Amino acid sequence: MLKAKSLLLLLIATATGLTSFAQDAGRKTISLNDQWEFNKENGPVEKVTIPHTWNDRDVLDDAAGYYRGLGIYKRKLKLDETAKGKNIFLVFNGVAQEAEVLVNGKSAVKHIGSYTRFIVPISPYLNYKDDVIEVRANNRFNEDIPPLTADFTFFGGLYRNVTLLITNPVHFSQKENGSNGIFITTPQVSASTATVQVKSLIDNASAVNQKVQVVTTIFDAKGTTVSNQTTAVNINKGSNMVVVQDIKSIQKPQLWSPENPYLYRVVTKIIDSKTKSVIDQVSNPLGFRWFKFDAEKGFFLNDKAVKIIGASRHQDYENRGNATPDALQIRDIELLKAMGGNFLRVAHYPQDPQILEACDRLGILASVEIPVVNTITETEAFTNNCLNMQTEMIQQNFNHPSIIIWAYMNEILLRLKFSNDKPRQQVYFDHVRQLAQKLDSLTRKLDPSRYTLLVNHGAWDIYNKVGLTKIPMIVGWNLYSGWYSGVPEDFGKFLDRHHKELPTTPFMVTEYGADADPRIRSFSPIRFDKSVEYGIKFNQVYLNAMLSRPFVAGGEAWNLADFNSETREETMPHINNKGLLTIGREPKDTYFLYQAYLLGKPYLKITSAQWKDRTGTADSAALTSTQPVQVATNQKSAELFLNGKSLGVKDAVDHIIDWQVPFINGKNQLRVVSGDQSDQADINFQLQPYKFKDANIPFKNINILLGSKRFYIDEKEHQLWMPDQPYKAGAWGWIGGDPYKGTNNRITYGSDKNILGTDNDPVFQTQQVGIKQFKFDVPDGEYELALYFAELVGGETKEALAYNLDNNHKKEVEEQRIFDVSINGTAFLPKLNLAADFGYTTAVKKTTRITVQNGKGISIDFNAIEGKPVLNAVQLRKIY
Ligand code: GCB
Repeated sequence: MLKAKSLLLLLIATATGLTSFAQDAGRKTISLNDQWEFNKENGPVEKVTIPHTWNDRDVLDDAAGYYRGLGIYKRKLKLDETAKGKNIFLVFNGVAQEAEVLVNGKSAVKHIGSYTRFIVPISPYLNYKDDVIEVRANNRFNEDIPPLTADFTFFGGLYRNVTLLITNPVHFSQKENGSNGIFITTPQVSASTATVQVKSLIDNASAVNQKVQVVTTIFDAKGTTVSNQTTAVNINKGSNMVVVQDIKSIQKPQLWSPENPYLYRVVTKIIDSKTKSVIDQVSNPLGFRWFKFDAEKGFFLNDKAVKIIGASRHQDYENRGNATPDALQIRDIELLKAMGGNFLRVAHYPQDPQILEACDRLGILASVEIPVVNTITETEAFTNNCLNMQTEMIQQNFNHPSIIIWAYMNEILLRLKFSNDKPRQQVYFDHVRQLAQKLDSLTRKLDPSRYTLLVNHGAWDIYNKVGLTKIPMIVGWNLYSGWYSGVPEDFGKFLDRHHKELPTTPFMVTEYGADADPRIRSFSPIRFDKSVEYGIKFNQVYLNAMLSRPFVAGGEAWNLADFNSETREETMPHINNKGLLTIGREPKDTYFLYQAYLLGKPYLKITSAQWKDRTGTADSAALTSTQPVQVATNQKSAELFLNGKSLGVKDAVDHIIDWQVPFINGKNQLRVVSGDQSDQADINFQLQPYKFKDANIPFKNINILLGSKRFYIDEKEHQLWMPDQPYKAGAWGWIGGDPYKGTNNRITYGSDKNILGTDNDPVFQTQQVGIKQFKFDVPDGEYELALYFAELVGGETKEALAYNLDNNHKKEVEEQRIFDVSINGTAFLPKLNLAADFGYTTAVKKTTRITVQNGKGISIDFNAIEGKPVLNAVQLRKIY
C-alpha cells in the first residue's frame, strides 16, 4: 500500500514537471540527463539527451577533422520549496574538455579535463523558481591541457551522466576533487584476518554547531553486518573535519579475486545525535585482497601467482562517439570477462564510473591513467593540470578494489621534439622527467597502497637515457614488433632484454596489437594487410612469449574494441582497427583465440564462422573450392565435418587448428567436434567457375581486387571481392604490370590513404600498375562491367605509417599518368587522367554494358600515353 502511494506521488511530481527523488537516507540524487537544449557557438538550438557529443556525426564523414570549439547546453531546473535550506550540487561525470557551469547566468565553476568528475555546489545561485543551468563546454586545442595529441578522437560535449545531488547542510564533503568524501583502505589483510580504515570528510554548512555520530557498517555480500563502528563528533558551524575509523579484526575475510570477486559494502552514515535521524549516507565497495609485483616472478594476488592478461579500452562506440550509454559501457567489461581476461587497462584516461564498478563486480583487475600522451607542454599550467587530473583520478576512484595501479604517462617520447637542437632537447627531456617524478611522488603520497606505472613505447634507449624507467614502480612497454616494425618474433627478445638490463623492475606489456579490419581476409596474411588472419598469427606469438616468461607480469591487448581516431586513414579511415572486437562490439576471430587461450573450461569455436559469406574459384575442373578454415580451441585435437563428411582429426598448434575445406557452391555446413564439445557454422559459398565454359558452375558475377591477395567483404552492398590472378586462358586475369608497392618507402599494403567518396577503401587501395590487358573469356551474352580506379600517388601523404598518428603530411613525387582504356577494341575511357579528372585518392567507378558475341569474350586494353596505366578493381556481372 505504502509502495503504491509513493509511486503515485512520484507520478504526480513527474507530471507536474517537479523534480522527484529517490529517497536515500538524508541525501537525494536524480539524473539530469533529459531536457537539455544544445547549440554549437552560433549554431542552431536542438533538444538533446545526455550522454551527448557534438562530434558523433562529423567523424563519420570522409573529411579529416571535426568540430573543436564551444558547445552550449542549457536546461531548466525545477526545485520546490523543500529544497531551500539544503545543499544542492550538480555532479558532472565528464565534460569534454573545458567546462564552465553557470547558474542563472552566474559562473559557478570552471573545470579542466574531459575525463574526471566535478561537483558544483549551486545553492548560492538558486532562486528555487525558474532556475537555469548552462554548461559551456569546449574541446578546442589548448596547449595546457592533456592530451595534446593522441591516436584517438577528442570528442566534445556533455558526454557522461549529469546528476542533481541534494544533501542536508551537514554532509559528507563534496569538495574533495569529485570524490564522495570517503576513503577506505585495508591496512592489514590476510586470509585469516583484516583491518579496515575508513576516513570520512564531513562538512557542516549550517550556521550552528552540530553534534553528530558517524556510523560505519560493513555488510557482507548477503547483507549481514560484519562490523559496525560509531564515532561521536562535534562539528562547528561552517567548518569541516576528518573522521578516521579503524575497524579491527575482521575474521576470515572472503577474499576478492578474478575467480571470486567477493564484495563487501561499507555504508557510512552521519546521524543526528539527538534525534537519531540519518542526515547523510554514502555506500562504497570493499574488497579484501593484497597483491605484489615481482621483477623475477611476475604478479601475485593474495599470494597466488596470477598472469595478467587483458586489454585496454577506449570509451567510444560505433556511431555514438564518446556518448556511450551505461549499458554498453558495462557490456564491454562483461565481454572482457567472457573472453577470459582478468585485467583492464583503462586507457588513456579515466572512464565512466560504471567501468570500475563493473570491474569490482566481475573480478577484473585494473589500472587507470591520466591522458598525458605523446608529448607535454613545458608550462606551469600544463604541469598543474596534470597534477590535478592525477589527484582527481585517484580520489574519485580510491575505493575500487579492482584498481591496483595508477599510471600517468604514455609514450611521452614518441615524437622527439627539438631533434636539431640537442641542448634544447635536453631541457625538454629534463622537464619530462621532472613531470614524471612529480606525478609519481604525488601518486605514492595520495595512495601508498597501489603501484605506479609509466608506459613507454619500444624505443628502449631513449626512455632509459631520459630516466623514465627509473621513476615508476612498474614499467609498461607498448610493443608492436611485427606491426610497426620488425617481426612478431622480436617481441620475445625485447622481453628478455628488459629482464636482463632492468632485472629489479617489474614490467607489463601495456600494449601490443595488429590492425585487423573485420572485412579483410587472407590466405597468405602479411604485416599491414589488415587481415583478420594476420591478427591471429600475431597474437599467438605474443601470447606464447608472455605466458612462457614468468618475469612478465602480464600484457594487455591493444585494444578491446576498435575505436575512433580521426587522423588515421588506412582501410577503415578514422578508425583504429586493433580491437579484438569491432567498434560495434562484434567479436573478431582474435577474440575467440583469446577465449581458447584463457578460458579454463573446454572451448571449441570455428573462428572462420565470422566469415559467413565466401567466394573462390573452383579447384581445376572440380565442383569445389578448397579454402582454409580455422578453429580455436583449448583441446588437443578436433574433427571437422563438412556437410556431414569428416575432414579428419587434427591437432591444435597454439590453440588453432587449420583444415583445408572443399566448399561447394551454396550452403556448406561445418561442424567441429572434440570430446563433448562441438560448434557449427553455415557458410554460404559463391563458387566461381575455373573456366567460364564449365556448365556445372553457372557464372553470375565476379568482383576482383587488383594487386591484392586479400578477400574483402563489403557488408553494406553484400559484395564479395577476391584476389586477382594472372590471365588463364578460358578463365580471366590480368596481363602485364605489378602490384602497387607504395612510394616514399612507406611500409604499406597497397596504399594506406583514405580514398574519398567511398566506404569501400580496400577496393581502391591496391592496384596493378603498368597493366596491359584484363581478359574475361566469358561465353556470349549480355554483361555489365565496372572498372574501379583511384590515383594512389600524390596529393596529401602521410610520411610513414609507423607511429605517425598525427597530421604530418609530405608531398609525394607525382608523375603524370594518362592512358586509354578500350573494351573489345572500342574506346571506353580515352585519355584517362585520374588525378586531373577526379583528384587524388578519389574513388572512380566506370560502368558499361557489353554484348559478347562470336565467342570473343571481353578484353579490356590499357594503352599508356604518359606514365603507367593502372586498374584497381574490376567487376563483371552477367545479365542474361
Ligand atoms: C600506441 C599508443 C596507442 C595507439 C597504438 C596504435 O602505442 O599508445 O594510443 O592507438 O599505439 O594503435 O598505434
